[in-house]
Amino acid sequence: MKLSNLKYITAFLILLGCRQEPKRNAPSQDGLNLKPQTTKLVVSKPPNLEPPVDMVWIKGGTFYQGALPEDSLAMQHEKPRHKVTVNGFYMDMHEVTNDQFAEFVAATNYVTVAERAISWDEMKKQLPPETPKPHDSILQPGSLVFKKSKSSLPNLYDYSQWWEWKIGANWRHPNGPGSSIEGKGKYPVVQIAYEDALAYCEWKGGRLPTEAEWEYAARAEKINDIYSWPGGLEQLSSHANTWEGEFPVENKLQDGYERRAPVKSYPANAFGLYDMAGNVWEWTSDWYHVNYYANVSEIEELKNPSGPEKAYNPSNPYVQEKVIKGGSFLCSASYCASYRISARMATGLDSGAEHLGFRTVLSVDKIENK
Ligand SMILES: [Ca+2]
Ligand SMILES: [Ca+2]
Repeated sequence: MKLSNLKYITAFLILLGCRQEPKRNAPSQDGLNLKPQTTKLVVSKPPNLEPPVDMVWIKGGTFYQGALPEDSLAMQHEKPRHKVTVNGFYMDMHEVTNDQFAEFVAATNYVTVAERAISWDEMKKQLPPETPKPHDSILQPGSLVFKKSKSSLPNLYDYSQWWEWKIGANWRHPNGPGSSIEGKGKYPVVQIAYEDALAYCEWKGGRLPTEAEWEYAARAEKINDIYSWPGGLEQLSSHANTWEGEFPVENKLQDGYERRAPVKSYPANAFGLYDMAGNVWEWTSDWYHVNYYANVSEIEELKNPSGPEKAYNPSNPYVQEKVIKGGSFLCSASYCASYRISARMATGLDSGAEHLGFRTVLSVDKIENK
């Protein structure tokens, strides 16, 4: 298979990371889950309930989800801000680590999506109809690995310039064959597809956060802030693992890490959560719908929203996408700046990558029902 064809597959099948602004269609109610919720808000942790290990209580409350009007870097799909209330819940204080995921795999013999044989019949459903079948030598288990550029890239909209499909890349070998997680037990697990994250949640007894829960937790009552740490952009290097310098050419490493950092390497936010900005992107359970914010903004207050009922992204019509949050070690001021609280991206369900992980949450009723 020619390299250009491989790039084509990569670009269309596994669309992720910092990407261009999605096209925005006229607002539509189609696929939006706008059912009103009337149950009482859960604010405080029930008494006598011990926090699960490595989790913190996020008290319930009301906030404004979405970009601040003065955030010049905000994309259209982060707007407008809208009023949202969420119940209190427990949340992992850090991204799920290699050690934690290894414990799950040892207990269940779970095989991740990136480790499984590729089905062309399934793959072609997510590609434009005219896409030719790649040679079998390419259709092998693997995933996406970041590739630094030797020179400046004039067009940063073509993300296949810094993503490489690597056969053999998976959570045990995050950067492909030859790479290893040995000695990196406290690093966030990556190369995790959506169903891999769900399988871990089911084993653990939790679930993925909704997008609203994730953003509420990241914001930690900083109602009018663009960033989740104090001091704004000047303090970025001491509070988050991101890309410093010209992306994807030069990384100044002011935060100390070229790629992933061990969890809890930077200060927690006011709720006690680590790496809610940067390190690795995190899956949420919401479908990505390009018009979602525009539509729900007409509602006075959303209560425990779980996102639209189905995905919709005209820029990527063949792939079912979920929302990911928080940005990663690849987010730079010179590009997408997705370490902002309101930043959001869409990622296909079966797309693992070396900058994408997750954390779990737990509703109180789930604990009480155990
Ligand atoms: Ca870094
Ligand atoms: Ca993160």
